[in-house]
Amino acid sequence: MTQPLKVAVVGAGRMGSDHIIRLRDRMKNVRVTAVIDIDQPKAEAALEGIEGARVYTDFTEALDSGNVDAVMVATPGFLHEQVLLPALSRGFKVFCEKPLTPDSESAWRIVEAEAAMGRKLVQVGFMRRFDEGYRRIRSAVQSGEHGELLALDCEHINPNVPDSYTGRNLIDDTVVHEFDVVRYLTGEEITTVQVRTGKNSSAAKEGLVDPAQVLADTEGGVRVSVNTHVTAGYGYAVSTRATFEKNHLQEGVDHVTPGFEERFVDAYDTEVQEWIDDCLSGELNGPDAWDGYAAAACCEAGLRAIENPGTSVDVVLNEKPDLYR
Ligand code: ISE
Repeated sequence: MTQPLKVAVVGAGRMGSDHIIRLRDRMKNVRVTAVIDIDQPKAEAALEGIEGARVYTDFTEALDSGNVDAVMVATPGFLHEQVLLPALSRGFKVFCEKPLTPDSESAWRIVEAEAAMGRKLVQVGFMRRFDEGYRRIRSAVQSGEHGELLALDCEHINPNVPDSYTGRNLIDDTVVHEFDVVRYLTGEEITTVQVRTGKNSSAAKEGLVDPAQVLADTEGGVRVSVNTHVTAGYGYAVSTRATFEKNHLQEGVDHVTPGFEERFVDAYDTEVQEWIDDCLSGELNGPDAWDGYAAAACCEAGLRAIENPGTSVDVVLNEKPDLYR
């Protein structure tokens, strides 16, 4: 019988506690053995119902406990690097919630650290790659059954955003998913990003462009548009329309839920179970550190574009290391 994978979860906030429940109740061949959070009572509450698991406030102490096989990172993005680098240098496999890190310079440091280890250790939490609808569109792109893919038109609606959400988070926390979906569906890098703004909602706090339209192009010439509205009040709605030469496919149209947890519950479950299975079999197959880096580079272009509405900004990427080819 397979020994369960012993997982340390770093961060017991909204995503961390959601993942702990998922690991506890729905995932196979896994056991949560440690939760790390500077807020000890929060970490203890998240561990309710899990026998034998320990709370740590010091991350490296958990890693060196001998009771951890793999790490799940669910802290805010700006704290990811300080967890990822020590985990990688010790050879741990890591599931890291998106974004990999908040900017391409720090994301590149993760790519370099992983490449130096000579094997893939990081999976980034781009859960939409595990959603059935997105997988259906990707396989149609790959089979060519409807002709060439010409355009992707995406909609990203949130009921509201947390108080901590700043203007840049529209790009690096919200649109980052769309950048990844475009890269996943097309199998191509994004080359340029542009942001169009207009009348702003009275519900948007100062510094937040809402709604916005983000335009992008891929290396193969696929035209992309993303409409965002993150203070919509009525619910969570994420959809994509793929225009092919001879047909179109739609995913998520009119699917409105209270939040992202409900909308993508199956995708999160599949994503985490596949990561567990891959950790146990030894080889990770999900979105990797290069995907996290490339998405961060798109965000950087997006952030420059949002400051210069209507201007097309190039996405700048370093050369891809052999590990990711
Ligand atoms: C949030 O962090 C997510 O990842 C959601 O999927 C996204 O819709 C939302 O805009 C983000 O703030």
